[in-house]
Amino acid sequence: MKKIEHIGIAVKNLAEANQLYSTLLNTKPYKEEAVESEGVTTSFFEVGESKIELLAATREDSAIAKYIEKRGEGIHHIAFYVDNIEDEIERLQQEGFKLLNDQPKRGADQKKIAFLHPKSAQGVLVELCEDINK
Ligand code: CMX
Repeated sequence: MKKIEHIGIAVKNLAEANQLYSTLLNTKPYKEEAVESEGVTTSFFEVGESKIELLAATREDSAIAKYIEKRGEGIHHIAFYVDNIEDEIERLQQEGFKLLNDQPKRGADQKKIAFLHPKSAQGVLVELCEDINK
């Protein structure tokens, strides 16, 4: 794993959260992007080498809507950057981690992504990500 690529934060209202985080971090989001397959709309802020990703649900059945309903707004996942996501998925499966997808899928911000189930990572939803174009 190379670095913490981003921390994902589940929010109810993206516009309000953008304002708050713009003030908190003293910088504007560098992009907003909807990921239809995940039922989310996102915004990204740079913080040094890492990022903050704000996520708001666009559908009631999205992971973010369920998360907020059950646990409220807050830190939803931590994403690690990896050089080769296919190799890392295989390595972690062999180590006994439960992968939520065993093939990378397309995420926001030009990334291939995969998730580990929070039950296999001590209650933390872990994302692996790799740039699609590198
Ligand atoms: N962090 C920690 N624990 C979490 C969690 C999270 N983000 N989301 C759910 N859980 C916990 C639940 O609280 C529950 O715990 P208990 O059994 O102790 O109550 C357990 O995991 C199972 O949860 P569930 O409600 O039965 O299952 P869900 O239908 O909510 O699914 C999960 C949970 C993680 C499998 C699902 O959210 C998922 O597949 N996530 C991966 C995809 C995703 O999160 N996409 C959105 C982000 C996309 C992006 O970054 O672009």
